[in-house]
Amino acid sequence: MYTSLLNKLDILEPLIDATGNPQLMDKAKFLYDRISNPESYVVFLGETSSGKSSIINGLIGSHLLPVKASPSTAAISEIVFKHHLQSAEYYSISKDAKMRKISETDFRVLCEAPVSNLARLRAHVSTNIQLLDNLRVFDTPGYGAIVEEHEEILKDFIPNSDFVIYTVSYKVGIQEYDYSFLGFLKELLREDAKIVLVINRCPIGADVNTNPRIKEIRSYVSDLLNIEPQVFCIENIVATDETGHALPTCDNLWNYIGKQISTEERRKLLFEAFDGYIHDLYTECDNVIQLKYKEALLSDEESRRIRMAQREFAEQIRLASKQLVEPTFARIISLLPKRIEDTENRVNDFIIQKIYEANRLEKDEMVAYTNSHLIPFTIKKEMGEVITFIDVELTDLNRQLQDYIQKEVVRFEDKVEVILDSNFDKAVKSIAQEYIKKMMGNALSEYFMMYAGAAGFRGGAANAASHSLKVFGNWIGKTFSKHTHEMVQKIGATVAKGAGAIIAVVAELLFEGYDLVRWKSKLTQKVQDGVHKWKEDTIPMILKDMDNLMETNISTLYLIAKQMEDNIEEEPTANIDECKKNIELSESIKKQLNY
Ligand SMILES: Nc1nc2c(ncn2[C@@H]2O[C@H](COP(=O)(O)OP(=O)(O)O)[C@@H](O)[C@H]2O)c(=O)[nH]1
Ligand SMILES: [Mg+2]
Repeated sequence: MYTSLLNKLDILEPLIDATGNPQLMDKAKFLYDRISNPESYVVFLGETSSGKSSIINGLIGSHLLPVKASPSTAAISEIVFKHHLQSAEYYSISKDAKMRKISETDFRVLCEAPVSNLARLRAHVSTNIQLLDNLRVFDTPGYGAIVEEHEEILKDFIPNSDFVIYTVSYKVGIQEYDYSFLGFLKELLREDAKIVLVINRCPIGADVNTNPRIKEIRSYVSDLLNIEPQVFCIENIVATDETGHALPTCDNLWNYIGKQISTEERRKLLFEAFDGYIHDLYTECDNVIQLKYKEALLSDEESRRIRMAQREFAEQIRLASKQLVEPTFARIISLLPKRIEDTENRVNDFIIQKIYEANRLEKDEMVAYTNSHLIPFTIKKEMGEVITFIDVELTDLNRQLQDYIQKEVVRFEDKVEVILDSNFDKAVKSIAQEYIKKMMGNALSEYFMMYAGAAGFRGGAANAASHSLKVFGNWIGKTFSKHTHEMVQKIGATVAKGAGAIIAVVAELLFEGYDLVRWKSKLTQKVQDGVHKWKEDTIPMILKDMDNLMETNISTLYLIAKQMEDNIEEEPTANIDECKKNIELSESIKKQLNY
């Protein structure tokens, strides 16, 4: 499909070999595989029992995924559809990213009872629909389990998916959790991703455009998402085999997905992204080769002193965690509980006032209105301030980190300048920049392997970076703000989920019975109980999120430091002639690739 890109990689191959750098070789192989098998991600979301697993089983054509797994323990499973695969293959992927081939029986057992270090399960199954070749479908547990136990769905899968299929059961309709989930789903998604609404178990012959129930679900979803999603209805078929579970078919849905993933527009997008990555790869190889040449020109004493400067650079970078990261998080963490407590009061005041303003006779309407609107709306609004506080503090920290690192880069460059004999010409003196570029290329490679495995393509970073050292600072800033952004969104999810807990408390009222005289005070009491419980549950969750983000920031700093020190381990190549030959090779490949 992308033959011209594979040709480019072939042209690049001798240069990659010449670098002798295993990381670049891995990257090239990874890229080759990705280009030969471009994949699309589809993530199924929706409340437990809305039929996600059943619908995927319907496409597989067998009862592979369990349809009654208890939602909080179930594993995430990933089904990769291959056009006319000989026989299905099963894998387990552990939390340290090791993939292991397993038997079908083990797959089924692990689906229902995952072991603790299991990250997810993967099955490669055959499809006879060619357009679905390499489609990767993720089955997920219910919303509650996602927020509590499967952070990777929020952080990695949703942001990288091409399609989200949101399933709702016709009979059950939109529930509190759907409300919370849909409320922030759009923020997590990439701009070009599509949301598809699937209404499962519809009455036979129900019309998508006229059936009132379907219209209701549809308008609810479009209100919450602010978009008109594509809607598909699946008829409620009866189970005919001994398992007692139906295998719903949904040709319309899969045809739609198949067509969408093979549009010309999407093909172009992928092509450009892959092309950008290949350009990056060339640039990284060239950096390594230029650096080797310059190192070969150094005297032993000069290279010893440069190594020392590199070590000092790495040490300074690590110090930033003690000097900047830890104090900032300590401050946020000490202020947060009080701020969330203030929120509790404001939420109560607002809702109680609304309850007292209501007409005495509107008790049932008011309970429903409190649940469907007042609680989620008020929590979101009032917590908005807390989230903004976190966001502002962290954005400030990111800026400080960026400045700090940029200063260290400049200091390192100055040191190298002093070390080098004044006989060296300017080109050779740029060796400090070469070190930084190579270090950055390595760090970016790691990110590439982590995130480009998904469909979220954004090529060209390393390539742009090689032109100016300033970009290095920008890249650091971007990396930190990406983590911050993800965490702030995750907190949004935590807060929204908490709102579901209050709703549950208020809903108890419906079963307890309440009279016309005292309903306002009873409802008020329930709201207060619910909001209090929400606060008690939410504070530790947000503090844990903060802890995680601090760890991520520190490990990013350590990654940068380590990349700088890794350069030290390599002995400079003594053979200047070979280095020169490699530079010529790089020049000629650059011409061939038109860079
Ligand atoms: N009869 C019938 N049952 C269905 C259909 N879709 C789902 N179910 C049943 O609904 C229950 C929950 O389905 P499941 O796929 O586990 O939902 P999930 O929790 O969203 O993955 C199971 O008992 C299924 O057999 C359908 O189209 N027809
Ligand atoms: Mg399921």
